[in-house]
Amino acid sequence: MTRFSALSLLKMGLRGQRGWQPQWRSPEPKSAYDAVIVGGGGHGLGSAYYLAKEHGVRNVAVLEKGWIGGGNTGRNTTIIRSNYLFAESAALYDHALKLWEGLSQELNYNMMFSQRGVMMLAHTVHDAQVARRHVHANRAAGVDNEWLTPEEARAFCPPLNIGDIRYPVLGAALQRRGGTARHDAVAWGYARGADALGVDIIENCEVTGIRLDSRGAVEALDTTRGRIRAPRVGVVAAGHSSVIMAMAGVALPLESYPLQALVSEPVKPVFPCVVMSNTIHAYISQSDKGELVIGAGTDAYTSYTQRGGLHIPSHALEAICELFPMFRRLKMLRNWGGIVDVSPDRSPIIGKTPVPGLYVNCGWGTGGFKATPGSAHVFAWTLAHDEPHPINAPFTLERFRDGNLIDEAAAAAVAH
Ligand code: FAD
Ligand code: PYC
Repeated sequence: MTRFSALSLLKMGLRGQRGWQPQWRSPEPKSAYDAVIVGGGGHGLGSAYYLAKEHGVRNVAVLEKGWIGGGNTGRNTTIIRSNYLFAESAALYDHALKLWEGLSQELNYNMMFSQRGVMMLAHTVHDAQVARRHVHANRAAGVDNEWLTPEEARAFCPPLNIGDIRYPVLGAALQRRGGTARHDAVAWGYARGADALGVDIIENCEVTGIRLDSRGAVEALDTTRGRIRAPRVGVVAAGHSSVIMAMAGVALPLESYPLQALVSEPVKPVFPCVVMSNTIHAYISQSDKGELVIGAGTDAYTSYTQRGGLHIPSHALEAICELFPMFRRLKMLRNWGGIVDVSPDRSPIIGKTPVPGLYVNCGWGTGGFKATPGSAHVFAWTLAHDEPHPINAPFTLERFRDGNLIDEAAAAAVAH
């Protein structure tokens, strides 16, 4: 990697940044690869990185229909936590959290990972009972989580209004190891790392068809940049997973919904942690730029448009203003949506499919950003070994046929 002194950086800035190298190449696609990943989000780029780094599979391409990180990786509110209910999920999300803790060093790329704590509010007696059950389940599985009284919650997050309001705060579950990271850096860091190991990252390359051989195994992909042969294909396309898998005749039990978020004008550091409320579909943190990053619930209808109804973020903002009255006069700068792929048990599908050579990593719904490194790590293993890593072994497509569901609706953070 090229290193610059502070003086040379200053000179380059004043001269118009001449001499800066792109962080990854933009190669023409080859006609064949040993493995192809469809989808250049964090999960797809990370999968390619670990395939090359840990399994020595370097003749790999990542095909992205737009620009890398332009999907949900670049649209999410970056909340990271591992406080899921079931042991299978705790193992998966905590594997990811442990990888987050070393990711900046692993990739030599600043992820701006900040373990500022994620606090989930309880507003009803039932909320409080469910949250306490979560705390106990997490601690039994070796995942940190603790119950706070309303006063302790306010001490942890001073702007929080625990007074006599429409959504009274009856307590909160706090995961101190949870926090946020810079979403773009995840895509860029994995892209640079994968590229350096020989992976071809091909943007503006949409997959339009999947070709099977006479045995019914994957043979090639049709793309807007020509046909590309590969014996192993991993589909990691979030909200568009069903569309791509249908090209190979595989039906996924997913529904795709818009999920919206918004940011405020930037203000000085005032908000020390992440606060979420499942009950009122609102969550909030402050970015390093100073903007408040606020998220809402899913829209009520399935859709592939990357925007949703205005009443959804309006509802979230009403609740935010009540819980944090000091934000009432803040102006909102931007609002956007992403398409999330929701599975029936709100857990992901990571593994093999009925088509030999075709693997899928999807169904992360509203909560896959936090899982990015762990998901990519176990998916790369699955592609390399043609069998699941022990951590993703329970997250099969077949569980919807066999009934071995991992029901994480209550942990999904955004009720849907
Ligand atoms: P993506 O980043 O979407 O990557 C998939 C890529 O596939 C896209 O770039 C897309 O262009 C590409 N693609 C699609 N079709 C094709 C094709 N035919 N050919 C080639 N490429 C194709 N999760 C959390 O953990 N915490 C949060 O706080 C959080 N907040 C969220 C807030 C919002 C508003 C949204 C929308 C999501 C949120 N999520 C959150 C969910 C999280 O963003 C996703 O689960 C995660 O980013 C998915 O990553 P990915 O790499 O699988 O998908
Ligand atoms: O999964 O933690 C989460 C989340 C927060 C906002 C959207 N998803």
